[in-house]
Amino acid sequence: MSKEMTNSGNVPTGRGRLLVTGAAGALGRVLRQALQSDVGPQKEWQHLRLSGRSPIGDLQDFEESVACNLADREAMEKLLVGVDAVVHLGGQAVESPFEDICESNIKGVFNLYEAARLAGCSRIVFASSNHVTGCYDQGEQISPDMPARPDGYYGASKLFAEGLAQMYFDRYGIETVNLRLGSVIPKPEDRRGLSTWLSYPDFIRLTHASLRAKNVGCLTVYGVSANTQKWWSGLGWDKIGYEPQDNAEAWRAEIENKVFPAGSMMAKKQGGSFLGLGPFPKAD
Ligand code: 15L
Repeated sequence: MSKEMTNSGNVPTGRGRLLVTGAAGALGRVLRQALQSDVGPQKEWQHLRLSGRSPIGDLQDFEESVACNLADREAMEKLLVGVDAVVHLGGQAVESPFEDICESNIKGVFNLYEAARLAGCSRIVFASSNHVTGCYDQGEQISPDMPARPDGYYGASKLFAEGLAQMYFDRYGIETVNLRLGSVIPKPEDRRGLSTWLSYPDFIRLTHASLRAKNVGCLTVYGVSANTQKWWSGLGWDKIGYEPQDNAEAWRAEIENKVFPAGSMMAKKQGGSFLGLGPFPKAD
């Protein structure tokens, strides 16, 4: 075990260990902060394992840091040892050349599930994305049971992961809640955000609900706040007990004129700016 693996001599082993991948990113930091009161002896989680490409500093009691590249299968197997549940936030977070997406979001997610199977981990909460259905027109009402229409390699990689999650549930009983997250930022930034915004507090509610709910099987839900103008249905929210509290409408006056050029794919499709990215030149 590397020095970063534990920050305390009496880290409990066995049940009650939660792993957060992508813990150094914006969502990882928000989640880590929110979990502070839930981790420790007699708490919901005995122990929090934080993973990112580089070691994470400023560890609290009952936290540990493990630097790990998602594409490294052996390292991922070590990362999952003793883990009961995972919130998987790691990987490429925006549309990118296929080679990059492939490493972290295709190989990486395979490594995660295979390591989870070997470790006996029973629950994964997966940060999927609205970009799985980003090629639906803006304004269309979309539900998780409608056909996927990814808007790029990134969206397609999230769809691959959702498929893998279903397979690992059907064959090995690992439960997953796929969260098709919208725009998880402190406040909505443009007209699209009136529909796609997921506030940080609602993101935390959604993640907690997804970790706590019993018998979820493999469930896919949209991750969005209670926006008046949302495009995505709350199908499945009742299964995990998620009730969003925030609404992007409060920012309407400030953001409704922030739009992409009329007629462009970015203005027309739900995926917004991602429709303006790619194809990418071939890597040397
Ligand atoms: C996502 O899936 C991305 O990770 C994030 O960077 C945002 O672009 C978000 O979707 C969105 O659609 O706003």
